[in-house]
Amino acid sequence: MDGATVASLPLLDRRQGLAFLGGLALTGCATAGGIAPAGAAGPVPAAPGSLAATASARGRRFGSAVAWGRPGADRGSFANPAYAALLKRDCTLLVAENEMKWQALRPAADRYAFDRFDAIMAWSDASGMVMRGHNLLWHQDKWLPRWLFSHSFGTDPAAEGRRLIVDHIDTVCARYGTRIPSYDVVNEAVRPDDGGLYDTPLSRAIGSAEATIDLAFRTARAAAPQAELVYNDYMSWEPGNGAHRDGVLRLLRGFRERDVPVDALGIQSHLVTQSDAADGGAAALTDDWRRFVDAVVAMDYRLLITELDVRDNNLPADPAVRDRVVAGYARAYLDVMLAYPQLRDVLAWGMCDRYSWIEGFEARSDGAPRRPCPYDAQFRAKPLRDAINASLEAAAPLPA
Ligand code: 9MR
Repeated sequence: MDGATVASLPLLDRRQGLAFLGGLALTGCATAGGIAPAGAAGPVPAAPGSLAATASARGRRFGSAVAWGRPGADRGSFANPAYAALLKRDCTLLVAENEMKWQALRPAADRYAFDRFDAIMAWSDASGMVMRGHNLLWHQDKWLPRWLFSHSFGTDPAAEGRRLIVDHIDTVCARYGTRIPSYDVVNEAVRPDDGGLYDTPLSRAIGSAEATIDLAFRTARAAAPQAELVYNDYMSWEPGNGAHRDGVLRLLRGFRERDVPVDALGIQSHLVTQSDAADGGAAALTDDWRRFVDAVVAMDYRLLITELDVRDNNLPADPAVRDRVVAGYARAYLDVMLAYPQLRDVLAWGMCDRYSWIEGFEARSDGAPRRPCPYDAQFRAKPLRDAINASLEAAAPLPA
């Protein structure tokens, strides 16, 4: 890690500064159940000049994913001072990248392992940040713990399936109480190829994917009545996502018909540039995308951008070109999204290229390292950060 870069980060006294008044807006978070308190240490105002301060001046919030790590380990963790400095510099909202998932919390059917998430939560509280919960049920075989596939569901599999879900959600929500004012209750339940719902060992036991997903939301509303309940998915505005978007709309419509308590759609926003035009090809995507988002808000859902990052596809290796186009593409996207008064929160899926999941998921064929985040691998701000800031600055203020 580059000590000079860290040293160059502004020293921020996060309890002072011009953003203080704007930051007071963070004291509470309007949810279905009213006003939810922020971190136990009390909310800290957005640092002057930060993305969070720009957001806060418009009644919005900015944050990022954070991981667990051993102290000083070279990870996108709160325990890595270089990464923690980026979080403190720009964020008032956090989400654990992996540590609240069943794979992390549930080593066995009858055991929970909270230590890593607890450590993230404690840091978030001590830093005065607001934590989002991700997630209470990732409704896909691939992302559930292996023990579930050999679990004995007994003579009444539906009851055992329901018991496992209710126990999980009750346990997590009771542990964190009002410290978590917003949950991705169900993550990625819709199959992108045909828009149908996945099945998992839990939904096979219960007998219906729909009933399983509904149960998760109903349980979460009872267990965390103050919390905003979010359905989170990655249907995006790029071509090829039509069936996925239609499936998500069907699911959201069904929630309303069945009176399932869902407050918002989490639009992950793992974006992919389309061309080397200044806007990355965004203009051609806008109309279809607006139709989708219009349909979501017409059903009275709020919106969140939960996992923003940008894959620099269809671009030459030159980092300057890629950074410029990525910034133009993100700016166009955020301008469309921030025009919706239903959108308050924007979270990046990591602040720093060095720790992004993208490299492992889809490396560039030319071998050039990916540059998906607001800061580069040496912790230097990139044009993407400026683009996010400019878009937040241009956004209409939300009523308090
Ligand atoms: O970034 C996360 C990566 O480290 C994990 O290996 C992976 C599986 O748990 O999940 C990644 O985060 C995903 C998020 O939880 C849901 N939306 C897509 C994200 C990127 O894959």
